[in-house]
Amino acid sequence: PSANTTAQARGTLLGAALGDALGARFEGEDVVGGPSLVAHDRAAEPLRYTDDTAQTIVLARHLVQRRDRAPVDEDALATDLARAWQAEPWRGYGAGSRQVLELVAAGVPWPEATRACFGGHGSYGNGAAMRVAALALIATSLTHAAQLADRTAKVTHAHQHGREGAELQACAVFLALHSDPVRPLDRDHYLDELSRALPSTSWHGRIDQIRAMPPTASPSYAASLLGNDATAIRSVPMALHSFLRYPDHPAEAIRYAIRAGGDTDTIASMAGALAGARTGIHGLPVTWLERLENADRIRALADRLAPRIPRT
Ligand code: 8NA
Ligand code: MG
Ligand code: MG
Ligand code: MG
Repeated sequence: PSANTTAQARGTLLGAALGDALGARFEGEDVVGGPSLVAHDRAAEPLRYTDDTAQTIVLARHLVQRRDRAPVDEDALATDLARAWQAEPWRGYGAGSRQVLELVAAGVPWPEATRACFGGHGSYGNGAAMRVAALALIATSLTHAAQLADRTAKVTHAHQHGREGAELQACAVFLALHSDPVRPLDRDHYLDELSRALPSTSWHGRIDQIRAMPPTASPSYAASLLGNDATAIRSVPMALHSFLRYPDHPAEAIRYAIRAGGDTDTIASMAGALAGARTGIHGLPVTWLERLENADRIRALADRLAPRIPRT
């Protein structure tokens, strides 16, 4: 791998982990004030990540372990996720994911377990979208990124919106990764490509809302339009907007996402993956990386996946 692909793989996974770990302390708060964020930003204590990163690691490791075989094995992935939950149930899993993984751990096949969730509708939470970053590293096209995302999403999220949120985030990371870092990101072209990648109309309205957002929109104003909760349709768009606001400054994209409140760890994690994919690890603050829990393990996984980033 070139120095650049290694830097970008690291930026993708560590950007996701940093957003999660920085946002975790504010999860569920309506408004996150600048001063409390600044204090947290500059503190010296370790940055501990949550379920978002725990599951991102599971997916990255799954891809590494499968090497030359088909990259995603749904049954094995469901088991891997269930084991990670069993090993660290205190990471802060969503209620639906917890229920599914508990059933899978007890031997229930995932197609049945996922349908048992939310009165048979399946989850439309953002839990499948928040963990997809590594898929963008090995995807060979936008369509491939969406396919891989759907295959990994459905083992916990049966609802169409939960799955499509994962597709959108994986496609968005893929495009960020393959964007030309020397030129300013073409926001309209980026959103056009995403619209084309997502056949379902329920997401097109969201993408149009991102496009129409005034360049100076405050985080709370953006959240009032795009949402900031733990559902996929009301969080992936906010993460995308945060990235498009600061495509070349992962720390600013992460701070903006956190200041929007609500599902701060998850939205900041998705924004961090997007911006980190574009800038590479050099865009991430060293002071944050030094505080991040298990940063070495995450970096090592990125280094295993970097050679698989296709040349475009
Ligand atoms: P999930 O499946 O529980 O979905 C997240 C939430 O979305 C649910 O708890 C429901 O409120 C809502 N939801 C999803 N599907 C439906 C449905 N069919 N009908 C009605 N409501 C629905 O779990 P997940 O893994 O998708 O969620 C990921 C989130 O959980 C992330 O934010 C992650 O950080 C973690 N988490 C979230 C919170 C929070 O909600 N503030 C707190 C701790 C942890
Ligand atoms: Mg979390
Ligand atoms: Mg589909
Ligand atoms: Mg969350």
